[in-house]
Amino acid sequence: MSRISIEQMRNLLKVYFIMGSNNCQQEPTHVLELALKGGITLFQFREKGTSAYTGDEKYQFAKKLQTICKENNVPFIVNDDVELALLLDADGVHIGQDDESAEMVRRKIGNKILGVSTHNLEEVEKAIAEGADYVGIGPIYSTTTKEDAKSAQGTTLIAEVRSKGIEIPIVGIGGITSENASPIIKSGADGIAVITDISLANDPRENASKLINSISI
Ligand code: 3NM
Repeated sequence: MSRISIEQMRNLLKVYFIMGSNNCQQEPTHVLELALKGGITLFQFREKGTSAYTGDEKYQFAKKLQTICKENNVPFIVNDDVELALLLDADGVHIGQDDESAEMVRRKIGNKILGVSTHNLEEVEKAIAEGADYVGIGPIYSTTTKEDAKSAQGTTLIAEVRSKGIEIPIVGIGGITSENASPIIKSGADGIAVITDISLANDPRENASKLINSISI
């Protein structure tokens, strides 16, 4: 299997749902099933925070969510935990700036999908040089979901990256809902990544489907 193409990556990033057990009030497997019915295009398992599962419980939980993704033909990405991604034979890994370098992770995961969170042009260029298939840019709007999130930066960096002719697939993240998603796509992103707008929705299926509609511009 070769590296994912830019076109395939762009399509997967459209509505990228990220979730761990801490992000849900309803049963997480149910939330994910509804999000998939609503049309999410990619899923990231992000099990973080004080009461997060660890060890075998984390593995079993991830496996359950991965099985649901497989049944729906939606790729399953693991946040940070490269060993878990390899153990599960996940479709990819997403890392931040504080994690192992993208170069090192690329060597470990071969041609699996590699995503990197970035917050300025230098980080975007470094991620590309080290083998990222896509970059996350955020926080676009203010968010309380990520404890150490930086302050909201709007769509400026996305526009800057595109103005330089850089073609890496981009997903915007941070405080995104169907009400505020469209400027992100207009500025040059390929998709939007959300946690709470789906994970805490009364109806995750409806919110996922509204997000899809909001980026069809
Ligand atoms: N990363 P919500 S913001 C996981 O800026 C994450 O890199 C961010 O959650 C970044 O959709 C963020 O609930 C949290 O705002 C996104």
